[in-house]
Amino acid sequence: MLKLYYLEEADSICSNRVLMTLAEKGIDDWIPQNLVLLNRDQFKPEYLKLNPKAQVPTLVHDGNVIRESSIICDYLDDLTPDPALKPKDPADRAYLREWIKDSDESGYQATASLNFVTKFRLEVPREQLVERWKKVPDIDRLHRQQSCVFEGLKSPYVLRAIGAWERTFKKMEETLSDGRPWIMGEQFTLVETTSAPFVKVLEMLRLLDIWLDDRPNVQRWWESVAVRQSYKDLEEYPGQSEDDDAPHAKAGAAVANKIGELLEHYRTTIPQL
Ligand SMILES: N[C@@H](CCC(=O)N[C@@H](CS)C(=O)NCC(=O)O)C(=O)O
Repeated sequence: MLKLYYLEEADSICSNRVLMTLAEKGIDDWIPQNLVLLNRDQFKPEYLKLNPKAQVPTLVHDGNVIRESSIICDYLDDLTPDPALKPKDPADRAYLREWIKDSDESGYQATASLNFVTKFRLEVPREQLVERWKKVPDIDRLHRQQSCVFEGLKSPYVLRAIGAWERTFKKMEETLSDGRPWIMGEQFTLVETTSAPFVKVLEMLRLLDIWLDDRPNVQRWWESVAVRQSYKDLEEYPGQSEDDDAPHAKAGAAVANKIGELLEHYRTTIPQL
């Protein structure tokens, strides 16, 4: 029996990695356990027993507790053979893991920082954030979130986030320049299911074009990801793509020009190898 503790929110980047992987694998016999972060469900003692970091998602499979979204996705891929979301060749598997490691390390931080400096800073009542911060056990996370909310676009985390996405999209553009449909080649893999939910947040903020304007191969890749049922099934605000007053769209629009300027600053001041 599979039980998934997750967030059912349009920008729940780590939960969406798992939901997209489950859908791609065609696994639908799992039990949903929905948590709400702003209600501080992640700090309840029974959840902390499963995930002492107070983070979501967590998968429980036949009594085994699996944490960390990319590890959960990998685990799910191993449960059923078809469709395989990892290549067979060991070297290709190593390249796949390099992409996912990079996404775990820098993609996660970058997306979370941009989400905090926009939606959380501009749309979520400050008292709610302050209450939540009283319990966050991870000092890196606490400092990042507070810096983005209190310092806004001057937070050093914002330039790091802009640079992280610049580096990632540059690498993607080069990889896809031989015409391959997916990052690993002909096979749709965990690289897509673990990166798409992060890119989705940039799209919801309407900031994605800032990086993709001159990157036709990443644009083509993104269009192919976004029409997949596994992506379309992810939670959305009603009318998100058309409604300029949707929370992310509104918050992203308020900073789009400045983010563009910061990207130019990054490109001209940090060596581009
Ligand atoms: N490295 C973890 C990160 C999980 C994570 O940070 N999840 C966020 C939601 S996207 C969370 O639980 N945040 C708790 C909080 O901010 O209090 C993973 O990939 O599963």
